[in-house]
Amino acid sequence: MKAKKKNVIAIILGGGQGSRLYPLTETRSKPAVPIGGKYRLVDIPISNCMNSDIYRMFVLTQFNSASLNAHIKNTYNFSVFSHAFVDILAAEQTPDNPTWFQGTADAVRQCMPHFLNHDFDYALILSGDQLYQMDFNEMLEAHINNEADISIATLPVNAKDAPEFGILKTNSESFIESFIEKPAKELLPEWESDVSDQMKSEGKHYLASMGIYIFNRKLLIDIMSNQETKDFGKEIIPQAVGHKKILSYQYEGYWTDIGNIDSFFEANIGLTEDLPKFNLFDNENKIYTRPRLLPPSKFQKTIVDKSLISEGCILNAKEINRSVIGIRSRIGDGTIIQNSYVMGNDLYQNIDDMNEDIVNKRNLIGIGERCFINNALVDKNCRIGNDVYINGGAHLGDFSNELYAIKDGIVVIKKGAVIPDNYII
Ligand code: ADQ
Ligand code: ADP
Repeated sequence: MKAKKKNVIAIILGGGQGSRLYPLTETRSKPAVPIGGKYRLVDIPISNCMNSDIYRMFVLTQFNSASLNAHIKNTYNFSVFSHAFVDILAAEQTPDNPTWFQGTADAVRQCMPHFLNHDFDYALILSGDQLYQMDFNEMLEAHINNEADISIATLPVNAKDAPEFGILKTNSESFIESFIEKPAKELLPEWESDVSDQMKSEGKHYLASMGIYIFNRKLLIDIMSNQETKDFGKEIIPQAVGHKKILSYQYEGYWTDIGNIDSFFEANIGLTEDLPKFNLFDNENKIYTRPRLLPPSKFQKTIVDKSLISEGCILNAKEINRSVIGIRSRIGDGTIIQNSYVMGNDLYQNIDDMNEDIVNKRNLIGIGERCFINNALVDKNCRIGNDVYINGGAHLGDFSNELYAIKDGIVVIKKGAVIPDNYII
């Protein structure tokens, strides 16, 4: 039996405080963080839903940033003749609920009245900070065919990664018999699973939860009536094991968590590989985002290698290597950008604005002349002067000031930062 499309709602967990992605989340909510030069994090789960014919989506977020609202409103405005929507639900303070979301399950609980206004049989719960392409219909079919109460998408991981995830063991019919959230390294020997030969050869002996769940409607309502449970991984799933039929839906495609600066950086730079694991160039599985009607990018003398250049850029740089260059970027003469993600700009400056900045000795929006930028994330709307030298790498310790932060050797230039001429990082 195929799941009736209209009976699924998707609940996208858009992020808690977003502290692991700081400073990208200093002024915006996590789902609004720009990725891949022209997308935002929230476009990934939304596109996966749309490519799976799931068109009723809620995005749960701790704070409701202007850029997230504008992005959703300007991108996902479906026909009035469809039942499709993307609703943003920010933590609300009400007389009954004086606090922000206390965890993933608490976020879902606080939004239950909104979900229950809709007719649905299954709730698909997704994380907002993962990069993958998955057909949720196959998971729904497995859920229905196996008469499961809950299904969890799982994937084999190695011993190094296992302590970061919920790890589980199944019976021969793929039902979950035991689950532990983020096990300590010493406990791992008890948690090995009988994975495929291919996965064994890659050293991936542990089955991890991808944080993607399907719940039957009635069970979700029952579970959410318990006010004590705040988190899916820490409480709801471990407590349901042994009482409910929880199916492990095993996935072996590309999937990565992009919840911290290091993994976010790698996911972006990974897009520049010859055959990226995450495929943006796919006729069937499109990644949707806001159509901005920008002009084509213009180059002058630039040598570009292994890079993604978004629309609307004005590039006079000397070299761009292994980098992702975001919309409306402006990069000056003689500048070298390598191993970096430059997010781009929200606006162009016109000639009058530029002349005014020049008269006032203020850097123009974009990156100036003769700069060297390596291993860096440059957030939007920065004004980087001339002869600036930014060389990220393992030699740099963690650091933060009002202009930039360093995390895992990656230099993150904060949104709108003004970096003076000759600055060295
Ligand atoms: P984590 O990713 O560590 O583990 P968590 O921090 O709870 O779990 O985040 C899950 C998702 O929910 C993320 O997208 C996060 O941004 C979002 N989120 C967190 N708190 C939120 C809140 N208060 N409101 C809205 N959204 C919120 C989980 C599971 C593990 C599993 C991994 C897979 O607990 O078992 O292995 O996901 O990545
Ligand atoms: P993106 O192209 O990254 O989706 P937007 O076009 O939504 O970004 O713009 C991002 C921010 O820039 C928004 O806060 C928006 O209000 C602001 N912005 C966009 N265009 C203008 C403009 N012409 N004047 C002032 N602010 C603008």
